[in-house]
Amino acid sequence: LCAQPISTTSGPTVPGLTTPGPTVPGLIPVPVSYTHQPGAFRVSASTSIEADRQLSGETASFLQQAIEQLTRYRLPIGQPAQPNAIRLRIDSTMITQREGYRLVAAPGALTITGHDKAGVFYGLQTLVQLLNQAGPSYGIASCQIDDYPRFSYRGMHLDVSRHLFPVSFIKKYIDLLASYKFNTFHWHLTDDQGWRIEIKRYPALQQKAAYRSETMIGHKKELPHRFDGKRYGGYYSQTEVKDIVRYAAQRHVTVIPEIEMPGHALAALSAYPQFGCLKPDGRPGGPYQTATFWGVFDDVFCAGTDSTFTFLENVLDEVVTLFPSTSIHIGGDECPKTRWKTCARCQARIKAEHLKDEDELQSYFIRRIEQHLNKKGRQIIGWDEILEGTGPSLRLSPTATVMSWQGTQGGIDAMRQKRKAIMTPESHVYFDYYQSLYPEEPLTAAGYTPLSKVYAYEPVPAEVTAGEAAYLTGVQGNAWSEYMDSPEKAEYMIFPRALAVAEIAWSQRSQRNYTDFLRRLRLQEPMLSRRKINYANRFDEVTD
Ligand code: TNX
Repeated sequence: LCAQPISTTSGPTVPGLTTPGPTVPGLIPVPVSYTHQPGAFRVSASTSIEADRQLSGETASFLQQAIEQLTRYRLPIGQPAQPNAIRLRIDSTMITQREGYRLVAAPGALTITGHDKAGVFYGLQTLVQLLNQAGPSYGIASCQIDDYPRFSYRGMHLDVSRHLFPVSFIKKYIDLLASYKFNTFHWHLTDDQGWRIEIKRYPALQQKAAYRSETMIGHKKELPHRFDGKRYGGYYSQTEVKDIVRYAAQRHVTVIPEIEMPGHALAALSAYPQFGCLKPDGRPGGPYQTATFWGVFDDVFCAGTDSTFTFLENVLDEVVTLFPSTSIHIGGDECPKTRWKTCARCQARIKAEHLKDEDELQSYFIRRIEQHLNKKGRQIIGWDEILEGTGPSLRLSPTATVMSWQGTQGGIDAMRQKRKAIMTPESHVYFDYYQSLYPEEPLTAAGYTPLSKVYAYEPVPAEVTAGEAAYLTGVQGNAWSEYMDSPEKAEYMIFPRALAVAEIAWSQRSQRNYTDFLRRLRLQEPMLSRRKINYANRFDEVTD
């Protein structure tokens, strides 16, 4: 089958594009290599799915359902040696890369061999993309595809605090992430504007922190229709959370929850004001109200009282029972030190712990929470501010992962400290920013990040050595929802830009080619439409 490649995507360019003949199909992310032969495999009513025992359950039925949705054929699973079969195999000797797979299509048989279950699953996703582009006879040109990811962490984020999204949308989002070979969903569950996860020990988080009153005067950029005087909010019950985590796991997506601290804590403080700082005159802080506009707020968790830590540790104890992820995201971003400077308890903590200043107090805060999670067998991920105030003693443990959002310096510093880093710079992968200059673009936060700019992002900074770059685990796109007040708006902002991130995260650097990406993106449109994604479809003509 490998004999005469007609086109291949390996090498610095995409030769299939510059030479006549068949080109690489419209796959996103582009695979490591694609070779084409004469002939075709056809899915018909008489096709069967044959699977290794360990794949005959969820993996095979996932494929069965995907094919049925598209073709209406319900293919039988498990009959051996049928004449026209899709075969699913695991062979970690033949396929050496984790999450890697080989797909071989030929008349009469289509075989997907994975290094592991995830590899087979990604082979299936490739097959589903091919079938979506195949036309009514469901023919797939004979070919061999060899494929594996560049990065082990391929993430997309969603902020459900600023606006809440229904469980059905979260699942649709996870489905889409899996389709494009993302393996992590970073779920931003708490912030100033709402606490969105049920914590049984603290019922006021559900009763109070999950809602905001819209009667306050808001920021002038706030979405006006939210000011209707009605309570806005809600939360995910633990049953719903477990259901989502299970749903994601079936699609090889790890859900990483984010519980924000010490900043972005107004919603929690509205329910439990005792965990805020003391006023300069020593009286309790507050009153606090769940935020009704966007920004960074001075009221944060008090770092001076042990009761704050007990509260957060109890919260995290429930969180770890719901999320099996190795890492828990504890936020750490944008924590003003205004209150800590005038709070007698915080100042006493600085003295008692021999800390230099409030930056070191933040570092103490993060480290204390980190130690608790480490005891539970978990590691932390934090925004790049978790590096602040760490000094030469590096107060964080070596297992902490830094998510670099304020540009890339945090990620570079982390790699140089031999810490894992995930690149998610605001400059390139923030999907709350404008994607075109069309005057009719709906209101967004700010910025201008067209698809071409996202696609051009290279996560390995030029200034790091190969040894340092080994600490870069991957890349993530972020969807802050201040200006995404519905699933439709979120889809519009996130797609197709997330597909550019998918390709950055999965495909080899040498294979990235924006013109070819746009060609393949056009071929993805029928699938996006079939799945009713409200994606922005003027991506290739960004003008002023
Ligand atoms: C900064 S990125 C934030 C978020 C906002 C976002 C808006 C980060 C760690 N913090 O709280 O939603 O900017 O772009």
